[in-house]
Amino acid sequence: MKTQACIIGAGPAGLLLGHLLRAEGIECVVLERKTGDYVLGRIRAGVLEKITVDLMNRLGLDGRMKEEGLPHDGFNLADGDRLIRIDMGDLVGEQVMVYGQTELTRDLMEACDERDLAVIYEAGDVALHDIESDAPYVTYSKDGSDHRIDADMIIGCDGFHGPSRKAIPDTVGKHFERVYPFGWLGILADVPPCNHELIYANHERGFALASMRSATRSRYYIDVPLTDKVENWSDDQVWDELAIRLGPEAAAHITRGPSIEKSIAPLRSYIFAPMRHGRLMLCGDSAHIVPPTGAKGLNLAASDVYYAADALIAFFRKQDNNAIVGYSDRALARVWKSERFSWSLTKLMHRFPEDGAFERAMQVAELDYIANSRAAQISIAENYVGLPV
Ligand code: FAS
Ligand code: PHB
Repeated sequence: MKTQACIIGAGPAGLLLGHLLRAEGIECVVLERKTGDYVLGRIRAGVLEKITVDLMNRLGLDGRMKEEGLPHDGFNLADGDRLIRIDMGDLVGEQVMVYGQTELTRDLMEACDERDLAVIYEAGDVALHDIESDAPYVTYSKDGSDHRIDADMIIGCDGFHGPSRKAIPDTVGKHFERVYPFGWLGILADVPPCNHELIYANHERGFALASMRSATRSRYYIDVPLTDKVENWSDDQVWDELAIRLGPEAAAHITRGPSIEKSIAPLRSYIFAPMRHGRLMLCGDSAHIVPPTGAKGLNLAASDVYYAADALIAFFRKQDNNAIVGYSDRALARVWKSERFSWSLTKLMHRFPEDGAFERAMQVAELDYIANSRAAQISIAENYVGLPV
């Protein structure tokens, strides 16, 4: 098979990019190793920045999001009993949209047929070849046969564990990483949220986050040691811990119920540069990972896709190779700033095992500064809603 763009990975990055290219009449094929149901079964992000909402609007695929999504003007930082509200609407005139990654991916997935975006699911053994030439190709296996796709460009949207980043020679790529000494145990339950806005809490027992998917479906997190296992936590134990860490006001409004999903995700900050080598471009988690504290992971994938689509449309429509060459620097400029914000909010809202009284005093001082400084709140607000693309 020959195509213009071969996209590896049918998560949000791969599907968003595929639709944007097809909308411009650019031929593309998406290769996904799992089934569509498996992809939808992964419970991940919940907060969308403007760039992500705007891309769904540009594609005309934001109908359900407009109906079911929850626009939020603010979120809260809890330090003990004190709740510090970051009023994004007032501070920077922007909102975020609370709409699950699962639902966004579903909207993109369900539009593939009508928009002639070819996605090959259960594509095994995907391998990239000749990315430094102007005739790269991808091989994969499916239903017992081996296949080859010749493409002008390959775009790796295959997440942290995919093959694309690893196709770039070690002599070219640089890795930057911090692994955190804790993970987040997340619980999803069909109960009303305890608050109409998100609450991030830094309690002496640890971090907690109260989030949601709708007025009837809640998403909560607590941080746990890396050695912990989800089977060590009954639903009741999670609800008890959340009630303590979120503080008495929130606890009084927590509705308990059976978990429909419960899992532990490790936390890391990771960047791979460059995000392009030869005819291979990387988007999303294939190139970078952020701790979910800043709600940036999915949204960085969206801004990467925005830049990548720009470059690919210029390349295929105007034979302009400069945009392809400039992609990595343009994407990384926003990635680094979002990595900084995610790292900074993680440092502020979590208790690190190696921290002592001084580090805790710095957290208290920083939260007190934020509580009393509009300038500090504006800085947090403009990062949380998403820096300009
Ligand atoms: P994805 O990982 O979503 O998609 C990559 C796709 O490539 C997958 O479908 C995978 O099956 C496929 N793939 C992998 N290897 C392949 C191969 N060899 N061949 C073909 N296909 C292959 N972000 C937030 O903003 N908030 C959160 O709360 C949050 N929670 C998270 C929890 C967890 C457990 C994880 C892992 C991530 C979380 N994230 C969160 C980040 C997450 O939302 C990602 O940023 C987002 O999924 C990025 O999208 P993609 O880059 O498309 O990568
Ligand atoms: C979520 O709802 O899953 C969520 C929200 C905000 C975050 C992380 C996760 O920072």
